[in-house]
Amino acid sequence: MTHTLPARPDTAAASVGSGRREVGVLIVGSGFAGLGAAIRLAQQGREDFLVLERASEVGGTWRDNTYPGAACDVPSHLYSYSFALNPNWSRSFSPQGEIQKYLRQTARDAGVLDKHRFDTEMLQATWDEASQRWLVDTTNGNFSTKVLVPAVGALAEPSLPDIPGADSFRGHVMHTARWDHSVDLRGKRVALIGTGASAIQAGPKLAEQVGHLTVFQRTAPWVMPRHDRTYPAVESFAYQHVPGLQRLAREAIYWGRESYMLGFSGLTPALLMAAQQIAKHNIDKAIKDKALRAAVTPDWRIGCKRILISNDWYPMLARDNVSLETGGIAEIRSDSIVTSDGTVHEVDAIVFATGFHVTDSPMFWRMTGVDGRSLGQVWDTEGQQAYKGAAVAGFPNMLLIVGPNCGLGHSSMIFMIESHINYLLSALDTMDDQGITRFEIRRAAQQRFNDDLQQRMKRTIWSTGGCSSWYLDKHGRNTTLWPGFTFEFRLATRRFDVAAYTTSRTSERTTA
Ligand code: N01
Repeated sequence: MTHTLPARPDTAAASVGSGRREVGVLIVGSGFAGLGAAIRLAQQGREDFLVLERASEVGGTWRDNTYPGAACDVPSHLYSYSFALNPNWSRSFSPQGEIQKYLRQTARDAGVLDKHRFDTEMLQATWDEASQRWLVDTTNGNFSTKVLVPAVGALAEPSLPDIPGADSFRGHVMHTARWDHSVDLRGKRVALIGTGASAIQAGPKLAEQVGHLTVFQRTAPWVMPRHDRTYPAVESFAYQHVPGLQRLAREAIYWGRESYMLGFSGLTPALLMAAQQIAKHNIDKAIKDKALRAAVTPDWRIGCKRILISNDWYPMLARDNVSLETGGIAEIRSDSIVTSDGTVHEVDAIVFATGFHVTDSPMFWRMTGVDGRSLGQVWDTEGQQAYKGAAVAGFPNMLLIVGPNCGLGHSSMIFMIESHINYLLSALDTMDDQGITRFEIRRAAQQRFNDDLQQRMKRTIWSTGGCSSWYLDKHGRNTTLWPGFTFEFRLATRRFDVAAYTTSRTSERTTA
């Protein structure tokens, strides 16, 4: 594995020691979010910022997820920065390597790599009221910053299920997000645990090389056809040379995707019913065995969990060297997985495609706010919430990029990320213009925002579709997804609404 999962450190306050490097804006993480923020700051002529990145290069989840078959399921013309379009995508849904190359190149072109501190993991960030700054301790030096921008991503910390006996397994164990390319799985008996977006990409590639693949499915997903294609040379040429063509293609994809929201939001349920018929046909077309067909047909409504896209998942399940287990895993032994009906499945390797710590990232426990509690503690007890997904009461001068309720089930996260970057830039301009040294979201504003959001959430397919998913936290609230159209989010974040915040200004007291 590339990174070990961080332990939850004590939240004891960091001390204001000498030797702290002072910086205006400290961004944590250099995935699409942190890197995008760095580029936009640089474009605005701001120089007083740094990006902390625990790995050795940019890329975030696209750097870390190198499992076979890893690719994007949002078309790349939309799944890229609006300020760095790439006319050279090789196909409509880009593979991981191409996206990672794009990120590397974009960082290089923007000249922001020397603003990065690589191999530098944030250990603790503590708000210091006296200096009105964040004190940030890392594995590679300590910092003090006026504004803290956690851009740590929801898909950063792999989640391994707590299965009895897992530690006793003697074969190879891998998580899709930490692929070990030195392990040769050819001819081996391999278990694939999980049937989410990562599993359905990795599974078909694994089935081509392993001796036998046993898929352990807890919940059957809905899988739609993947309308993927390589771009012919003439089309790529046109994107490179016809002014505005790529932007037009991007707009078309954007509005096509946005229309899905009519179904997800509950406004037009017929749209999802039609989609479910297509997904059902996808099963019937590939799987002739009635029992297998029944086993892979979900008993919840499409859209409730993320809709997956693949043309080879069902054909893979119909292969002779693949079997599907739906009995539930009771135990892992040194050389096998035992299902709850007592069947012992002997395997040489286990691939966990079991997702991420989305609502309980260990990073949240490393940020300590005004009352000495960490963000993890606050969210653990009160539920994860923020104002516009960015600001949290009790955590002054901190703006998250795509924090709670910013995820999407239908479109490109890069659009949400860029909306939050606009909000951050506007906040920094407002601080400069008005001499603001400290801002903190008013608790009432945060509450009102989240009450409205949760009210809206009630009508969505994620609440009514009859499934349980990682979209919901342990309190059963959907704290991950944005319940509306993405243009509504763009509008809500286009300007820093300073009136929603308490502020301190140079030589002034805090406004109530
Ligand atoms: O993870 P997941 P993922 N025993 O959490 C199962 C993004 N992504 O890595 O459904 C057995 O979706 C779990 O079962 P259940 C995308 O946002 C994007 O696949 O909870 N099974 C589920 O099947 C996506 O949503 C791209 O019952 C267990 C699976 O593991 C997000 O990443 C590509 C289990 C986890 O699915 C996460 O996707 C890939 C247990 N104890 C991923 N515990 C793009 O193309 C969990 N599971 C942009």
